[in-house]
Amino acid sequence: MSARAEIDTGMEGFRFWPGALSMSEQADLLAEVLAAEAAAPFYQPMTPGGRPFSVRMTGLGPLGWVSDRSGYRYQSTHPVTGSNWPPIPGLLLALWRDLTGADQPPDACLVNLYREGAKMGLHQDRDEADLTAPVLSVSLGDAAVFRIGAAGGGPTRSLKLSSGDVCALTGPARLARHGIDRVIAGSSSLVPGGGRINLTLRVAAPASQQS
Ligand code: MD6
Ligand code: FE
Repeated sequence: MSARAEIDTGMEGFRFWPGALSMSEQADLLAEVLAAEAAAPFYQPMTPGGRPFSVRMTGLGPLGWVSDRSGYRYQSTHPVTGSNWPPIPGLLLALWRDLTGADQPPDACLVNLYREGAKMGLHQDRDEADLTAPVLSVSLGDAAVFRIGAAGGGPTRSLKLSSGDVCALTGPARLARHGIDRVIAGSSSLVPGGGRINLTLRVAAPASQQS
């Protein structure tokens, strides 16, 4: 495994490991995600207000995050196929263990696919039962401009997330507002067809329901 050196973001609880995944780890992980796509295809979710996301989504693990006219929630089945989500790859479970030190393993991995022009508005990740568990993010493919600011509002700042970078929202930054302003098309050739894939690992179910 590669070094996984953490750098100081200057924002308490926002943790960042640039280049945490080697090229071969990135390729292995991407292959697993693309293999899972056969069972859990990327689909276009809708906001509760009825607008399509520009990002396409799928999920891995016992629970998957979904959004539709009924709102945001975690559920055990893919909203289009009705099947259970494929398992979370071992490489991601090991990364979670190595980097977060969290007591619980993740039970949900949201997979976001950004083709050209896709972005994600500022949001908070707050649909998980236990908001003290971290969210760990892995970026593959084209680099993106990530924006982040404190939960309570105030200024935001942006930084570039490149293929193989890992970051986490923990502790006082767990409810930070964050989003993707834009993807830098053509900055990586990793993803077939171009674009960016982001994987976010979460502990979604309440502790009492963890298996
Ligand atoms: C993305 N990331 O990088 C979107 N959420 O495509 C997220 O929404 C995110 O990077 C929680 C924790 C870290 C993240
Ligand atoms: Fe998020």
